[in-house]
Amino acid sequence: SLSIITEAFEDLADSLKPPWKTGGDDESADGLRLDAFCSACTHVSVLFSCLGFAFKFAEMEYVSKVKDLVEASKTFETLQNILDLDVENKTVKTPGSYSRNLRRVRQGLDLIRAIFEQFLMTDECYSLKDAATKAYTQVCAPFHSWTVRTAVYAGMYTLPTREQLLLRLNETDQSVEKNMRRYMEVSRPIIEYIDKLYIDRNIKLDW
Ligand code: 1PZ
Repeated sequence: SLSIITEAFEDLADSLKPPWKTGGDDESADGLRLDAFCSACTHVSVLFSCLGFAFKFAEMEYVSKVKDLVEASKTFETLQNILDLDVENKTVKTPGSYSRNLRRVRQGLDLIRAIFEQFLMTDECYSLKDAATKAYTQVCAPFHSWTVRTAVYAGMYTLPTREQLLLRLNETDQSVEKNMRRYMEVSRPIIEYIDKLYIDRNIKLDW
């Protein structure tokens, strides 16, 4: 069932391609549509359903941020639009603002990418806990409070084993590898695209 996530992000990455790569700084081209982005992000719930109670909080955090962006998509067509709104109102980093929630969701997508990367990196002895711990330390820990970090590291001990995860996802070693690699490939341009939205508006990504 990982293919649900992979395919959603494949479609999104495809929608990023045409005028974008060639367009340079021409932002009159539409860019990534917010509703399409939200719809792909929603499919991550497949993964959460495999993780168990300790990650309920992470799920609620993630889902509430995606929901907020879904709300925004009723008014704003593209990701650029919400950045521009928050830049104008000086609310890019304000808790609960669209641009801040977009940054958080982006970190979630990057975390999943890093977990997959770690998961596939070594032999079968490598546990999901070790993979997720390493990925979290790299991608999200620097931006989280001490309290959140401590809770997340404690929660890691409750993660399913490799075998349990494959079973719950209804995947084999082969299918999981194929899907994880594909997600790693297609999420990268999306994550880079989002980062560029901030960088182009002189917003540093150290938060
Ligand atoms: C299959 C692999 C399983 C690995 C599980 C690893 C889970 C890591 C959980 C990270 C929990 C983060 C919890 C809370 C973070 C909050 O401090 C911030 C607050 O943002 P603010 O409101 O101040 O702007 N919230 C977020 O960053 C929202 C998104 C976090 C969730 C990311 C989860 C990604 C998905 C993991 C795999 C299913």
